[in-house]
Amino acid sequence: MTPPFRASRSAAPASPSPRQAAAPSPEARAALAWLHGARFLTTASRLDQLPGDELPEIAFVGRSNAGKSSAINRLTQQKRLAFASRTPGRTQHINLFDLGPRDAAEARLADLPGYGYAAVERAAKLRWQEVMAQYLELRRPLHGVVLLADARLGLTDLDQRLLALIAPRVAGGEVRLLVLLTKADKLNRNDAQKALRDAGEALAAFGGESADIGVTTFSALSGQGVADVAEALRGWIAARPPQAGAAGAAEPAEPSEPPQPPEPAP
Ligand SMILES: Nc1nc2c(ncn2[C@@H]2O[C@H](COP(=O)(O)OP(=O)(O)OP(=O)(O)O)[C@@H](O)[C@H]2O)c(=O)[nH]1
Ligand SMILES: [Mg+2]
Repeated sequence: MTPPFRASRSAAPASPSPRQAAAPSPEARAALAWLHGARFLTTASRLDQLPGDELPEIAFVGRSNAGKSSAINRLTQQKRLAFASRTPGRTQHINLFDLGPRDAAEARLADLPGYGYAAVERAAKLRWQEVMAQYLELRRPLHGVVLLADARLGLTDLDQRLLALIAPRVAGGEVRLLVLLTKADKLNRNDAQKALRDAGEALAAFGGESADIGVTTFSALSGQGVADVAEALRGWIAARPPQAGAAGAAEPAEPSEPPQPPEPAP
């Protein structure tokens, strides 16, 4: 089933607060139950520390403080699964969480470090940008990207640079993209609508025949968008064709050129 905010191939924005008052559909309830079963798998500071199987990964990316860890906690209904903090730059590794039956995980969530936080030491920042760029450009199991942006700021230059990194994989349909305009509890209805419109326009450039791009407002605080996002993520995984053997090397090939990740904010 297609959630109401699905931007399909044109990245047209949906109206804010879909289904706020309504009870979640059976599909959304099933998707939420699936996410509630998330459990920590591992943490990695380099790509070669990530699992070598082919389970599809859904990566949460965005500026530091955008609300990635809070979104994961809300979606999985676990207060401290992903650490959330008032201190920007808190998440400093790729943290992976398994989804699906305990004895047969079927997908993973990946909480990635945020970018754009000026106070992180420069060398660490550069190293992280490179790890993140390699992950997004080369990690084979990467199945979908959830890009979080503060709804009051919209898609910033740094977000646009990240989008440019994944654009080829999104355009080819290999990686799905869902943009969450977060902290929507801080916006009134008009401002939320404008934020959706602006983001939809910015995303239109990344469309293409095979692209699966969506955008919606979201609040980890109020729960706005949670059921729809759960359904979208579940849909990404459920729609996968059966895999021929889950095992296999997932090591990324060496990049032919150094990737160009988002730069540190001034
Ligand atoms: N009002 C409001 N605040 C939120 C929401 N989501 C997150 N926050 C707050 O924003 C701050 C940052 O949230 P995190 O989830 O730690 O952000 P992050 O993107 O994981 O940050 P890094 O790990 O530094 O990249 C915390 O103080 C959260 O409580 C939301 O939906 N509404
Ligand atoms: Mg975090």
